[in-house]
Amino acid sequence: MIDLYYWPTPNGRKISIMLEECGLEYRVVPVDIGAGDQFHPEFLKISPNNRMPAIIDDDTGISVFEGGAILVYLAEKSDLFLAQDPATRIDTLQWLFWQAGGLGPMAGQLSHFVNYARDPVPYAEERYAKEYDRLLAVMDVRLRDREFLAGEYSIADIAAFPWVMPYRQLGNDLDRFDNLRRWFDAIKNRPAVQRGVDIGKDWRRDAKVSDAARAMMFGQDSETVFKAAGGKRSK
Ligand SMILES: N[C@@H](CCC(=O)N[C@@H](CS)C(=O)NCC(=O)O)C(=O)O
Repeated sequence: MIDLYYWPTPNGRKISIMLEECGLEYRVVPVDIGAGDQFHPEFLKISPNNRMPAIIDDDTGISVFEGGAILVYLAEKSDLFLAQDPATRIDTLQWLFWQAGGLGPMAGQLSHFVNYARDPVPYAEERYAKEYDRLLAVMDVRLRDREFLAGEYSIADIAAFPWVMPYRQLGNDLDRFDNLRRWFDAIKNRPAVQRGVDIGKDWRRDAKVSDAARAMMFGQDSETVFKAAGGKRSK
């Protein structure tokens, strides 16, 4: 049995989709990031970056944080969505790292400035909107001559999909990207993806972020980390 520490955001959904795709037995442990669950001492033991998702695998006693690492762990456990042959495997991993280091953080910053910043910051919005647009084009070009990012459906696609999902909210339009649109529709129509995306979809009925949640999520600095870790700075 796998415990999935989860909240219904793009980063959380990478893992709910993967678990549904693999058919592994799991239970969901909600981590309400607006209420501060990510700072609970028990959670920090498995996720020292105070971010979800994270997993604990009861079969092995292993816990993993960071979406990309969790996807690799689950792929190796299930022997699915990460090919054994070296060329496809490294192709998959390079697109997974591309997502973790590029698409995810850039779309995340864009989402922050579009959805959550109290006052508009046009420079930041434009900067991240352009970068998101550029990254979508990188995927589109990559998908010109293959069905999925690494040829066959893999953890690279599972990682990228939830960050393409909010394209409208992020001010983009997939009709400008034929290959990406085809890829997006193919993944969206997979029953396991639909089940994964739906997990916790009713937990965030209130689209507005409360002031308390805003302070919890957007006011973090080194003090926050030291306080959560027991109150003492090292210096
Ligand atoms: N690189 C991490 C990012 C995880 C992440 O940023 N999670 C966010 C939600 S999408 C979170 O837990 N935020 C809590 C907070 O901001 O305090 C991954 O892919 O797992």
